[in-house]
Amino acid sequence: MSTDRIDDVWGPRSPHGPGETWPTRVDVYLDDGVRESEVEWHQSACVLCSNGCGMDIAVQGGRMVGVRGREQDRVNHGRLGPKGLYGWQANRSPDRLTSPLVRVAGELRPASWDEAMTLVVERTREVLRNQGPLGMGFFTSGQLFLEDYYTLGLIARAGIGTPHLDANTRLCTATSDFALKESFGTDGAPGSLTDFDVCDTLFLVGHNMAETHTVLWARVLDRLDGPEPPRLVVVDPRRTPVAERAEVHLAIRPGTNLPLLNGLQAALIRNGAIDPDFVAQHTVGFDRLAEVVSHYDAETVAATCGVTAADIERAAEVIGDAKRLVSTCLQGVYQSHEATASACQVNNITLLRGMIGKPGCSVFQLNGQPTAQNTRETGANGDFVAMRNWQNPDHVAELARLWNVESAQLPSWAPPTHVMQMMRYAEEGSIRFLWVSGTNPAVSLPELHRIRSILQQDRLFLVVSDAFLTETAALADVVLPAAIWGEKVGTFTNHDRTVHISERAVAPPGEAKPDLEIFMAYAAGLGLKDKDGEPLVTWRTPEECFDAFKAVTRGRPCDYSGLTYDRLRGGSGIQWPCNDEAPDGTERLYTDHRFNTDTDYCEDYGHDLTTGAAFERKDHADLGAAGRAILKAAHHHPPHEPVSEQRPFLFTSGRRVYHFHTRTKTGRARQLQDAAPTPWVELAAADAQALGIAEGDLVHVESARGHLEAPARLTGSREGVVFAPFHYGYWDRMEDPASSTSAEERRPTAANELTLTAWDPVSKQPQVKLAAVSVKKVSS
Ligand SMILES: Nc1nc2c(c(=O)[nH]1)N[C@H]1C(S)=C(S)[C@@H](COP(=O)(O)OP(=O)(O)OC[C@H]3O[C@@H](n4cnc5c(=O)[nH]c(N)nc54)[C@H](O)[C@@H]3O)O[C@H]1N2
Ligand SMILES: Nc1nc2c(c(=O)[nH]1)N[C@H]1C(S)=C(S)[C@@H](COP(=O)(O)OP(=O)(O)OC[C@H]3O[C@@H](n4cnc5c(=O)[nH]c(N)nc54)[C@H](O)[C@@H]3O)O[C@H]1N2
Ligand code: SF4
Ligand SMILES: [Mo]
Repeated sequence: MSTDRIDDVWGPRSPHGPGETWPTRVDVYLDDGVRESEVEWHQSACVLCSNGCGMDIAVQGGRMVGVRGREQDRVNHGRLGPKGLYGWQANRSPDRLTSPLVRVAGELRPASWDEAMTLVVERTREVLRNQGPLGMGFFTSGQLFLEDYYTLGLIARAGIGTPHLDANTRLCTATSDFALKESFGTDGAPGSLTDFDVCDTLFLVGHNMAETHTVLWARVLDRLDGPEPPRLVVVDPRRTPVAERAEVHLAIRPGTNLPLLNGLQAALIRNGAIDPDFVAQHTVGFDRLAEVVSHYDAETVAATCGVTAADIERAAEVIGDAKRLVSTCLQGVYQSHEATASACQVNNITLLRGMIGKPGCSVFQLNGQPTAQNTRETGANGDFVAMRNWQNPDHVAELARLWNVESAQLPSWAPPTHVMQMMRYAEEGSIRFLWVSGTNPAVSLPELHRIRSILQQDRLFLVVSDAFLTETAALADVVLPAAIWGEKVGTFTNHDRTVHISERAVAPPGEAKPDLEIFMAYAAGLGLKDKDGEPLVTWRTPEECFDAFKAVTRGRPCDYSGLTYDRLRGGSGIQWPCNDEAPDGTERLYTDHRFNTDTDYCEDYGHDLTTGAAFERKDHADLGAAGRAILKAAHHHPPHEPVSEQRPFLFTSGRRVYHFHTRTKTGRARQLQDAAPTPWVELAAADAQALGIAEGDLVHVESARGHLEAPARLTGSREGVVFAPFHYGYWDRMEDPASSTSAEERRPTAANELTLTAWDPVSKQPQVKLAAVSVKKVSS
């Protein structure tokens, strides 16, 4: 019997009390007529969100025929959500890319690997000759494997020597990374998913967990419906399924996280609800923080945020009464205004209350993509490998020694280039070669008309590695067919540091190849060498690559040195650090309340949260943190684009439960696509009424940059806010029922037609959650 996760998204409840082990429940889906006893199972984990649920892939006759949650895995205890259960069907979609494509006379035509790679290598040589390394850019993903990223990072940094290396994690969890570095010294989630089993209070800020981390929400629901349930405070402008379960729902005006969080801290301090001993012994920066937040009394904050002072006081009481507090932040913080500043305030609340490094106590600066943690750890997002500090010459020298290259070869003279800056360089013509792997920026980056025009330029040589001919691949000069999850072996790490292995269950279609192999062939083609003239890339297999990565993590926070492919096989995933001292992995960081803030050890010297100005070594040393966490304060300033008479609504965007991002996978899984086949726009019922819009009417939403059109859905969310999922690209996908319409009838539907080119000053994460728009009815 297969499980249903369309109508029953979270599955049946298994209520449990605080501290009790979360019961197991094994979710299975197999093709019609396939019996569990007849299939081979291959170990893996789900790649459709950062929870990283352990799952096995069912194979029959060399073909994927289903999946099953891994009962023994610490992350999900056997459960799977809708995407996990059905999303794998994309692998066997008939429109997978099966051979390289090369643009000839304006058209993409099939080509051999030899032809395509020769072109990529020749173009690289030409750009290196004419523009030098600064002509080269690489934009990768949070969805490949650790081994793919580590290899790409080595090639881009040590081989080519360009600082223009970033990933779509910039759109996703750059703020998580930076907020952790600012407060605790290095990246890495302090807590463990088991904290959700023990906590007595949950504080969710800009995180629609019920739809975006469905299995984690099932874990929370089992607590909410069990004995001694945790109390729940939710901050989200929309009435999400999470907000529906909240004791206090603060439906703030989008873009006002910072004043709210400042106000909550002011109330905690005023109410005597902080842990003064913890603050004195384990933090620095309290006096300034207390001074800054003292300007945020509940009345003022209520007016700025558009909620009541009474609700702010209630939220502060619930958080202040907690004995075991778990807080989470996600895109409602990271993609909104004052992103890093706000995320740091949630860290502060955790620290003020001394709620870290103990069971049931943590802050989760969550990830979204399944392998984003590895993008960061391997440095494929611009960071230096294994949480090394690019501003610290000793760290750079150490990495150079490990890679056997000259220090000067590693670009550390300037901050790593973030993707929006790379797009600007491409627009100006200084970047002439861009390799996009595992991401679809023609739908997911802000201000799409601009991104399309940049990617379309003749003078830019665009290489795209993907499994499908995406909107971005369609603009490429060379398209490389990628083998994806289930078709290649590798490892990845979820949002509580759990490392999983994912086996090759089936062969990739046609000539598709794993990204690792593609990158290795590129390095070989370019003849990249270390300083002794030996090949720069020293591995030939994923496992050898993993072993090389382990060696560079030894002694760093993300220490993988105790892990092997074999250790990851058979049981549960294992949490890093895993080394000689902690051979079975480490459940929680900072249990001794010593943080990674020693100036010589930290990953970043920190920033001014308002301007983004980077601190230097001396500024960091002057803080005197030396193992204490850093309380960072910031005042609120109004957002970039206020509403106006002409554009009176605030547009925000995000996800719904059945689709993943630009739907390249979930749009190809029948159950998921049928559950949400077409786009829509959410309006508050009162706003719709005032505009004469009824449920299902076609509406036109317009910003200063572009417009989209989709049927209206009326909701109970806050007035003045308009929401659209960002899943639907600028053309209707082939498999959409709507695509039978003629080209003229197709409508722009991507949220990013409306969004603006703006980013957080610290994390450089694009601010896609906030734009002023007008709304009007097109037709009933
Ligand atoms: N079903 C599904 N699940 C996914 C994904 C997916 O595409 N589909 N993607 C995965 C990835 S990569 C990510 S990053 C995560 C994202 O997971 P989430 O962050 O939970 O998802 P979003 O819908 O982007 O945004 C969360 C909420 O932010 C709110 N919001 C908007 N503006 C503000 C604001 O100014 N302040 C506050 N407090 N809230 C605001 C929105 O109303 C929305 O409900 O999901 C992961 N899981
Ligand atoms: N307006 C708005 N914009 C947003 C967001 C939002 O909330 N609102 N959210 C942002 C966030 S958090 C994120 S994470 C991004 C996501 O944006 P994208 O990264 O563009 O999202 P995906 O559609 O997941 O694209 C990933 C691509 O990688 C391919 N792929 C999958 N596995 C592999 C592999 O192993 N190898 C290779 N080579 N390719 C592979 C898939 O087929 C797919 O085409 O969007 C961001 N943009
Ligand atoms: S919660 Fe995330 S990792 Fe788990 S099954 Fe769902 S999409 Fe996959
Ligand atoms: Mo994301």
